[in-house]
Amino acid sequence: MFLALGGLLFLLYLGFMSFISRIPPPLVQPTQGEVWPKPYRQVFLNYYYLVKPQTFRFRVVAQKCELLEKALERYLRIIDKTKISRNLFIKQNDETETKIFLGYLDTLNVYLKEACDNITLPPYSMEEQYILDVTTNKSNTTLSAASIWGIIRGLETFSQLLYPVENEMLRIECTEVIDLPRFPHRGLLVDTARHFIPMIKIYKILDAMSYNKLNVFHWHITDDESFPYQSIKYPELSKKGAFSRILVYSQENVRDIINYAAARGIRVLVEFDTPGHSKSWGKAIPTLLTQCYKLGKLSDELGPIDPTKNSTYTFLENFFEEVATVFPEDYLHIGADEVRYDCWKSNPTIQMFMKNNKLLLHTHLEDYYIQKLLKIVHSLSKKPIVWEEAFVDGMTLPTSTTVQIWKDSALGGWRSTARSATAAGHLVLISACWYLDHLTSGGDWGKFYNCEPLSFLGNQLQTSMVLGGEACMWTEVVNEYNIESRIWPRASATAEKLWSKRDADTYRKATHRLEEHACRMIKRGIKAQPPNSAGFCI
Ligand code: CP6
Repeated sequence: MFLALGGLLFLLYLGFMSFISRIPPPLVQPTQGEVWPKPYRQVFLNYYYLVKPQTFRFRVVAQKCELLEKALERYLRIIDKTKISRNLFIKQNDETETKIFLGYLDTLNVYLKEACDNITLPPYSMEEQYILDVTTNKSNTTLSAASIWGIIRGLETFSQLLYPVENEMLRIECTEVIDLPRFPHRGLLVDTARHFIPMIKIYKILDAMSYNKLNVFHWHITDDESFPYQSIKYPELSKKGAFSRILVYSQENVRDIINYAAARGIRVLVEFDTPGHSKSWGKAIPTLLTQCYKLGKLSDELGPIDPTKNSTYTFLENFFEEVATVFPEDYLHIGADEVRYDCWKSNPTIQMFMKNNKLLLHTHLEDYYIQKLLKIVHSLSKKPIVWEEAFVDGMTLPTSTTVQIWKDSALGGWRSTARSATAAGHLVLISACWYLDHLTSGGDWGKFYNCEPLSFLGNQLQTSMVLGGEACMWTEVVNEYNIESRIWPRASATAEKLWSKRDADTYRKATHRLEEHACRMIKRGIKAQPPNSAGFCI
């Protein structure tokens, strides 16, 4: 009896110790030819093919268009990069080989059902499901999808199934994949205002996003520190507000990014953050910002946008009218986070305005601003997204506004905000558990992976209002030299939480797949950091 109890306690102790220290295996063995993020359904068959990258080709059997041609070209190049050209000997373990060799696969049929000639940009409701059938009947090996976006996702999966073996050859297991995303909005925020991120790095980030089936590039393009967007109507904004004349995104650059992203099934969601986080706007247009007072005297400091002036709204109307045409995306992110009230409080003209308009609290003043801005956004036929403060701080937010949740500190954490925002009728985006600038020692992707976006208290209607989420790459401590390794492969953990079904895999099992995925990204030219504490790539 005592012995049994002692034994039980000992087992509990062991379990507890391995939980708190989470001792990793000394070397994480990578998987071979497994897919990240995990598909909705995948069945492996007991057969395999070899593929010679030099002679492999796609056969378009139904609709074709430029988007498709471009995608096929990209994936032929990626497949070619997958082979091992270095002189490394990989031993195929013949004794444990139980699968049957079916010969060489030289063609994948690509069956796109819907015409795509007139499609240039992925819409909010892009259809991403696909079926990939690598059958034992070679000539029936087919990728099929209704839409071009599904084909693009399926090509990514196909390329991941191919893994290198000897003699610059690839191997693929016969398998059936049925796949579709769990959430429609799977984003990555990149802040290009704290540090300027050059075009080539943004292209790299978009490449890697497509390797992870992420579909929204949230471009936090301006902030207090700089204004790198080169406006047509207000060129002085970047002339004075950018770090330098060359550290800007021209109209051509913006178009290139939108098209590059579109070719990979990625929407470009721009954020112009106001009324806070907008000091850089004041370099060109100082009258746009609030003049702060110190000890009752006018200081030379400028604060948030001045919500009391008519000229503010004339400017915003003109500026956002341009933004709405430059960025074709349905959604527009207007920020509204972290508005500091001290400057508003210090300014007597603002105090007077509040009194005259019966605005009792500074949140009411912010509310006044947000209402006017939302009206502008609606008049431009855009759907607004705001950071959670615009909801949490008691503004009268119309339910047509999507709320992005980023704080985990408030009482009850992000889950309580998700619960109340969805109860109030808002669509929401979750970002609170996916801060890429917050580092913890070692392979900390597990923290990202253990965040379940629907783990808040809410009924079915409420959970259906979660559009998805975003991993956030704020760049206060990141520049063009470390951004890639800071994002990848940690954002891959977020990508899988947003694409794959709930509890699609455990942390422990996903470890091996992520090890392979990180190596795969590295081979494709992405400077991913190691996901786990020991490992190697071939
Ligand atoms: N910049 C802007 C930031 C942050 C936000 N907005 C931010 C603040 C604190 C944390 C993470 C991000 N750097 N414009 C808030 C959305 Cl912990």
